[in-house]
Amino acid sequence: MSQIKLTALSHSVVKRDHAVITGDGFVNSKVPGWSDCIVNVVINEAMGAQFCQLLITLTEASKLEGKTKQSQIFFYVLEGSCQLNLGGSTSDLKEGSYVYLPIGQAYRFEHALEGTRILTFHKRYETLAGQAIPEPIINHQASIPQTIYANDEDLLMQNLLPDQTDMSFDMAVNIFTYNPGANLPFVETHIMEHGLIYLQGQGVYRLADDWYPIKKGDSIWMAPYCPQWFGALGKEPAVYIYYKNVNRFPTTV
Ligand code: UGY
Ligand code: MN
Repeated sequence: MSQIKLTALSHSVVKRDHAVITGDGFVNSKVPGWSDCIVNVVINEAMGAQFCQLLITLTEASKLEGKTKQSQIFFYVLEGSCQLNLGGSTSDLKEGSYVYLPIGQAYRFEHALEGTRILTFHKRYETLAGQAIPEPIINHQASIPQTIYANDEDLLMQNLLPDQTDMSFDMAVNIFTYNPGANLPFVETHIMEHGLIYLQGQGVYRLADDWYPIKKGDSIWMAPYCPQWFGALGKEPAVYIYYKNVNRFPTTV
């Protein structure tokens, strides 16, 4: 006898200081200026976050056209390909390509392969006296070296933006690779906020006092001071791309 599918189950969890968002709960949004595409708002200020994380699924007819306002936008191609037009010059983007658009920047993404998926992080830009607003960046993750993290050669970090050497950047986007069995060396508790999506693999994430099984495609929001730890499980590396706010004075007091 076939069983009735229970639809009242989901792996998604939303709490005061963290969230785990899985694709099974997505409801699609439409965004002005972005046509013929599906937009899923995974993290934003309605949740309590101070940034936004979107997933965009494109068709061949898609056009993402606009001009950034007070927020800079980081785009990362999760799968597929498309073309970017910035002020009349075009760039071909493929899986692993990324684009950083500063504030006040006009853009158009088009000519996508059907089913192309793009991740975005949006952050309100905080100007810094004596620092110019960053220029756009178009690059591919393959050109960013992996560096050993916390003296553990099974933890590998790629800094996609030059925030470590250039204080004009107030956000970081990094790709963090954990070889099988690797884990964060301690439970981090910090002022910086995170948004992330798993690109590969699986493991267990500790967020505040809860433990969650996590796998490719899952997204996580961590509010400032949310205690966090991850251990990779399984036989392939666990990889996530994550956002972090950086390089600004940490208090108004
Ligand atoms: O950069 C970070 O804070 C990073 N180690 N955190 C994390 O992966 N949860
Ligand atoms: Mn952290």
